[in-house]
Amino acid sequence: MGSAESMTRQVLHVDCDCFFASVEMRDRPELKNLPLAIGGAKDRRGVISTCNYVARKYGVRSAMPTAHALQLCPDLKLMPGNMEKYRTVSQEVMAILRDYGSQFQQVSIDEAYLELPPFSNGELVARQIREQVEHALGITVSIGIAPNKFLAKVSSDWNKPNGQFMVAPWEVDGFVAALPIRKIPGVGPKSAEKLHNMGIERCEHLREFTLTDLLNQFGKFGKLLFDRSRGVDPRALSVGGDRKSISIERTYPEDLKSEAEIVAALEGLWERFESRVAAAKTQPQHLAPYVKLKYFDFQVMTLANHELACSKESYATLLQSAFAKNGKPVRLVGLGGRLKLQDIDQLAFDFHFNELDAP
Ligand code: TTP
Ligand code: MG
Repeated sequence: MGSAESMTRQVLHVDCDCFFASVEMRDRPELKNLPLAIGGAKDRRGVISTCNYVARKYGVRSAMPTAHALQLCPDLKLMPGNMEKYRTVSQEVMAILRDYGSQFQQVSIDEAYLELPPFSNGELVARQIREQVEHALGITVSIGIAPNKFLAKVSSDWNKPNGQFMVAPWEVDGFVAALPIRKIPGVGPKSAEKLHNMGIERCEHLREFTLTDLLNQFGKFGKLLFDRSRGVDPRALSVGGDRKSISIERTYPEDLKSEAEIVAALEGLWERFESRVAAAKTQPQHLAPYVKLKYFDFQVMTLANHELACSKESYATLLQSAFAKNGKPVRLVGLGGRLKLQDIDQLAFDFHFNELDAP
């Protein structure tokens, strides 16, 4: 039994439909009814990044070698892709989604979780989001609505493309029981094979094993299997916080009283910030800049701008605007960068993107 709180959670998982292909079909509607794939050329041993739903009927899939895709579908229209355009559309999608949740977590270029405030009508919110995204951006998304992240993620796939699916709290048990184990995020081909060899096909079979059994067989992963097979996923949305951002700050011996003094302070901070970013093995383009000012009276103000690059010039602009908001003497200045993408899923995506970006 979950606590009252966990029973009333409403989590949305929003995932764009054949994202890169959707953007291209929007910009060239004549492609809509043709089998379309974004990916590297056959003669350069390219792979498919994604394809539209027409191409999927032929069996074309993401990560498939282009040569194989062309065997399955000789008429496949292949496009090289334009990452910059997709990143821009992604930011536009996320800007719309952010406003709908009490919490928001982007997990890859085309998907995000939203936590709704208690007593929201999740199905209605999902419908509104889908309409707004389609109307404003000309692409469609699919949405899962459920009491936790795991179930929301599974559900967003249920009525794809351009659909939504809700698992109500009282439906969780039956829904999960029938779920094939491959649907549990984290269960890849290897663990699936091992589970199948143990006679486990669906979550209901997993439930016959004790936690100790599963821990013995799968180590820590066993706990995840135990939980998910019962529809349990306690993970909160990761919405920034210290681990998801990089920052430095400095308190000055004397309060800074003018814009010029604040901008001069940036000179002293910037190098430290840059080396902190490098030490975190991340790149400025993965960070959205924010600044923090603490005033003589210990009041704190932060200012962020997701549109800006993480450059010294951006911080100067942000510091100037922050200072201009009330002009009080400042005792501390901080620079921060919030990681734009927060899940390990991103590693896999980056791999394919790099391939796509290559000349
Ligand atoms: P996905 O959401 O996995 O796929 P999709 O949006 O194309 O299709 P679906 O309707 O099933 O959600 O990935 C989002 C984008 O990430 C996708 O459009 C292209 C890119 N991508 C790759 O470049 N390589 C890959 O292997 C995958 C899976 C995705
Ligand atoms: Mg998608």
